[in-house]
Amino acid sequence: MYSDQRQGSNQPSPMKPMDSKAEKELMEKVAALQQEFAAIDVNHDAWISKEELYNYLDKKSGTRFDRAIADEIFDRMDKNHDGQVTINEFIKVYIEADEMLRRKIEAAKINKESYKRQQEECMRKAEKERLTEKLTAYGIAHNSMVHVTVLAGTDLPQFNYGENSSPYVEVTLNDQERIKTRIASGSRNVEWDEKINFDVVNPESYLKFIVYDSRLPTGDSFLGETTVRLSEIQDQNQHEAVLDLFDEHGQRGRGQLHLKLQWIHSKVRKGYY
Ligand SMILES: [Ca+2]
Ligand SMILES: [Ca+2]
Repeated sequence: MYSDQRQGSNQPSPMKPMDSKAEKELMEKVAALQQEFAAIDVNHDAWISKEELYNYLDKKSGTRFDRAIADEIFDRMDKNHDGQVTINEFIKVYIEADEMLRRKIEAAKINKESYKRQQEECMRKAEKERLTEKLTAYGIAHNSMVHVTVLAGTDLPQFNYGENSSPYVEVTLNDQERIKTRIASGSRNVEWDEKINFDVVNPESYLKFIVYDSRLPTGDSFLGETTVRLSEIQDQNQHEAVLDLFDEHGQRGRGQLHLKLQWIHSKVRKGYY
């Protein structure tokens, strides 16, 4: 439709629409500025004096306009500092201000664009990780791992009266994999501060902590135990816990175990439910 019209016309090819639009806007702005200049230049000598600017700003603001700010405006307009503002100076300062504003808007747009690009890049990466993260049959990441720090034991039972105990903790995953801490030495309160990791395939897994005393000549003696289900720490945050230790009959009173626990089961999700 548009090209047909152009073919049928004998007019010279028009200027690019953007140029003509920008030029038109500029002409309109200059005309508006000329009008404004005339409104300030009340004695019509083609110069704006400081007094004329004061009067104009007072009238516009409806109060006595701040003279310091008015002087600043005047100095900015009076490019050659001869104490008068010509129409050219007046237009120039507005165009400069306009240009500065335009540049500021452009810079803000560029910042916004680059921020948007960064965000898109992050989302692409996250999406790629989500798509490529290999999951177990139970829907958690293949490289899922639980990090345990066995910190300390407090109020542990003491069966070999008069002697220090030599407790250690046996940590098992699902009663299968078994890792022991070093043997600590102390009485009722001991520190291990030992890190242990297990690969986890099934989110229904559980960790069992059994504390033994290795000092007794009759063999290692059971002091107490406690269990943690991984579903309790599925939020992937690090948990610091003080857990009661239980005897063979599930009764409390065997002291406490201090632990740090963190189960990472997905790089791209928080919680798996
Ligand atoms: Ca004047
Ligand atoms: Ca001047």
